Amino acid sequence: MSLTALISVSDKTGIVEFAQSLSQLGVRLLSTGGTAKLLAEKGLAVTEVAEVTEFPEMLDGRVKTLHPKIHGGLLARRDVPAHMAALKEHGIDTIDLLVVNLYPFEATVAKPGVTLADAIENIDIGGPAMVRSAAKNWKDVAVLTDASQYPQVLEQLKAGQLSDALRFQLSVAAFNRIAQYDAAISNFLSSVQLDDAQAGSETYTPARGEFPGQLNSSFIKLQDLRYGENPHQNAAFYRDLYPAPGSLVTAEQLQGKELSYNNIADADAAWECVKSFSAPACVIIKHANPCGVAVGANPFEAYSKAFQTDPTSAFGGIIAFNRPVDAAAAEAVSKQFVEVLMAPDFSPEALAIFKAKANVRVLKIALPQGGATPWDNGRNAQEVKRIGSGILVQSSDNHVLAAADLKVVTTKQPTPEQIEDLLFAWKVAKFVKSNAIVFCKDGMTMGVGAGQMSRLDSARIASIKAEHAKLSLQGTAVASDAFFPFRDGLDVVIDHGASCVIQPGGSMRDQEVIDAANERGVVMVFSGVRHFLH
Ligand code: 93A
Repeated sequence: MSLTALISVSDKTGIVEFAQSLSQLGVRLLSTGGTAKLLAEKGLAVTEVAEVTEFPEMLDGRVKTLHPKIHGGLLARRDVPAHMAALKEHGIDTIDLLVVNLYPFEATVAKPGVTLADAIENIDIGGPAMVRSAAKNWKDVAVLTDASQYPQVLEQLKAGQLSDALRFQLSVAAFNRIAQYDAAISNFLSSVQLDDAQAGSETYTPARGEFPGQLNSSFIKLQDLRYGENPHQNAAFYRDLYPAPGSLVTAEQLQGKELSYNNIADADAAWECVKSFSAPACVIIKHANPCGVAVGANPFEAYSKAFQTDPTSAFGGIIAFNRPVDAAAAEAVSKQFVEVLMAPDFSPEALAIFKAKANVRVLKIALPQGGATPWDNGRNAQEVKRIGSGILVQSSDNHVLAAADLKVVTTKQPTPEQIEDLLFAWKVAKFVKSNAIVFCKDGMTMGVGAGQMSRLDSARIASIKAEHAKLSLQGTAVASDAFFPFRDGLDVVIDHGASCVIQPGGSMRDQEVIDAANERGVVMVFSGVRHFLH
């Protein structure tokens, strides 16, 4: 039986080659105006949709394919005799393959100064209607909504026919695409503040803030979880429709028990933190806070240093590396009770060591490529937090501090080693819940005070932790995620041995705090940036 394909694409990438291959397989081609023109120019035999519907494309192309001759051909169930009889009665041919990509709405509204009229004209109506018809009738129709799907479809067609599995997969992808498209339209229009005076103007440029822009609201359920944060709560794990490469949801679990809700939350915190280091690093997380972070010559050294910070808390921790784990690191880690272990890779020897600990969840995650955008770094552009009947949305805290950004505010200047320790401490503090006070030295955390309601208490707790771990805080660098409102917190860290401090600055009492640093002979630098984390 010969097949019919309807091709209607805005993004014409790869379409000529794909249509040529279909044609060689004996598939009959139907197409809309612009696409038909291109295919005909390339010498392909193509029938215009207008010929099939016996209606011209009209209203500036707003009505091209919205016709029973098209939708009947897409929606008729081949296994229902009454459907096939109806097609025959009305002279409608079946359509077996639908190839559509939509008017570029997302790209249009991403342009600065886009007019409302432009945005509206780029809302595709007929395309999504056909995609939905075909996707609903997935048993009989294959729907392609992305050029990346062309090769697989061709491969199966060449081998004989498309599998049910592929048609279903294409249908799901099609509905996902439509959901995402509609979300983009709804987000954009919701952000438009139309003032009456301009409403009729063709060139009305919506007054929009740059933010929140597009909120990614399409998620795919990965799995139900046994329970949530506590056993009486239900939970599930979803991922973005298009996850950033190098993000936690792209992880492959190599062994171990099923991940729990808290495992996933902590693993994310560990992965985000360890990714931010370029030197070999190890991060140990407990209840979303780092209890040990270190860099070293290799994963073994980084782990050994990180573990020393707080061996008590590291028990049952979530451990992340930014380098492949070798036998030495695996041997060391396997001496402690670990819930989740993650790294870009594991040597066969390391995997053999973990095999003996069947419960340990081992995750392999490719590191992101690195680049200019959060996406390149496997990060979200936006963070979302649920509140009572609403959400809070903010751009992610992707700020990276460079040595050149530091402002020395004390008479005493930092040594190069101190600058290195201060930048390390600052990097860690960003991943510690507020109020955060982090003592560091020689590329390792020496005491972490997290999640206290007073900065003073965080400072005290950080030093108590160091005492428990039998670490000397003499000559350490301290990072404070927000400014010191009074000199008392600073005095505590200096009392315990800090020789240099990094903090954002910006307090009404900055001068009091700077005077205290000068009086006690320590170095203080301002970062100019705050890293609250709640
Ligand atoms: O303006 S529409 O919403 N009305 C339609 O009936 C229709 N049918 C297909 N847009 C419609 N399309 C879209 O046209 C497709 O989704 C595709 O993006 C585009 C292809 O047009 P052309 O082949 O003329 O370049």
